[in-house]
Amino acid sequence: MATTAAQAYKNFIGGEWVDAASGETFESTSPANGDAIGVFPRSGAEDVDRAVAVAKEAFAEWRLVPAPKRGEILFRIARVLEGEKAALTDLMTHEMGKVKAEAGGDVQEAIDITYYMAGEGRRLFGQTTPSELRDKWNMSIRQPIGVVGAITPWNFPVAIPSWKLIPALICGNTVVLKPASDTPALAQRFVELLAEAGIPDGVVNLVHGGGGTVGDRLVRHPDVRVITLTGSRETGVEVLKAAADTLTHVHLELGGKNAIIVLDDADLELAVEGIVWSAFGTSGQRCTAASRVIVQRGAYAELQKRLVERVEKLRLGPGWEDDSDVGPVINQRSLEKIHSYTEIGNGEGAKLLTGGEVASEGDLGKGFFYRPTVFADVDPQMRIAQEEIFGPTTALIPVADLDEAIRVSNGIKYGLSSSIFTQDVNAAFRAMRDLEAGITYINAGTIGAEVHLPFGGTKDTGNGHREAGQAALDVFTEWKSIYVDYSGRLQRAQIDTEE
Ligand code: UN1
Repeated sequence: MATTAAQAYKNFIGGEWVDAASGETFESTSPANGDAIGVFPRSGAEDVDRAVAVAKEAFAEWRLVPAPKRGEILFRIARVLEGEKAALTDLMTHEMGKVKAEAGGDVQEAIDITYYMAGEGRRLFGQTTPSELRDKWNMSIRQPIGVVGAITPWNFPVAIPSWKLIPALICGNTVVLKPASDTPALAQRFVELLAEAGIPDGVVNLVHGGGGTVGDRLVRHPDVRVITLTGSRETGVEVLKAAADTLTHVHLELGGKNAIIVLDDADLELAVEGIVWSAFGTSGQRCTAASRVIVQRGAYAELQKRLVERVEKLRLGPGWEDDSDVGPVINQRSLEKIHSYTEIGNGEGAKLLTGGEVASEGDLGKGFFYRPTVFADVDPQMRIAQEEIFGPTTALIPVADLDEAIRVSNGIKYGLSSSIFTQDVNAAFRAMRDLEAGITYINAGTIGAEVHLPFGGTKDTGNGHREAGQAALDVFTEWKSIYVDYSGRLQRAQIDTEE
């Protein structure tokens, strides 16, 4: 197993690997079997303050490095990540638990965004536009904002830090990263590779520790100008409130309760594949996971039968074993929460078709494994159809037609991903228009976002921002409008417009 050397588990501040000021530590263990991954600094406000001070100082220089030059460093990062893909993938199967193919995909997503944003160094387009006055030049340019605080989750332990750091860096910002305390080794490895590829000291800083201490200080620090968070709705609301006093920009990417719609005319085999992948990939621990399947009544019985057959063939096991289809969930608390939703579903009168229990036979008992769970005859208002479970549980909801399907799909507080399986082009276009979500898939499940398109959601999934794609640039830059008057005389806008 490829982990970094034990002594390397430190904070990274101003180009130096350092312990928490308090000297306190916490441990990271594998969710698959409880093996120790390493010991990490349990940092506090003092550590954050040092990292922010260093990042603020580094900003003065980094913002002046020409964006194409920043891009060249990013191209190097992408190549370094490619070289380390196998090792990062292996570490991810151990520390986070996802299966090998998906762990490789997680790293690939980081490589992809890095190449994409590296190229952005030669674009970062602004606009030029005519002036209403003679002999006057108008343009707008993007400018970096300053120190960015990135608070990242454990479910995409390399991809999500990259979605936040890489665009922030190409735009000329400096960063303090607070990674999830369930996956600190992966964050550390990612930052080590950035440093190895030539990111200057102080431009990227890493502070390990808890949300209530490190995260909270980062959000409230007056010198942090942007907070970018992927996490739960509850955390998002807390962060927004905490950032209000300093008017810090906040980019939030929160929960989902995503649905796949299956119409009577759908290719059922394909729909079943899409459901299994979207509901049980990453053990359902994706914001984009399909935790609802809305099925038109003509296809309902057949779909149930085929889905259960397919789900019961899934093999649970540690991510590093080639034949594992579904890995563990992240920790004991999560396992308990997932199981509590099975009890809630049973109590609400939904029909449990398969799963619904902790899997503990053999070595599975050493980890946090939960059997892929499918509920049928779910009412759209039940809690299992409304609340984010973040585990391998999905709910089948029967409906009469497309209108009802869209109503049910939209009848939740979140709006991240959505999907429809149908052969009817008219139905597909109506779904594209009417599903209230940041992402809609046609004849594919709810997961599988690509890095050059905006990623994020409507309603309670966020606060109107998007990451990835060109949209990410809006999070990490501010527009400056520039007016150059070369007439040599006073020209008053809105007044001297007669000529
Ligand atoms: C997330 O779960 O927060 O589309 C990100 C997908 C992945 C990203 C998911 N590319 O599922």
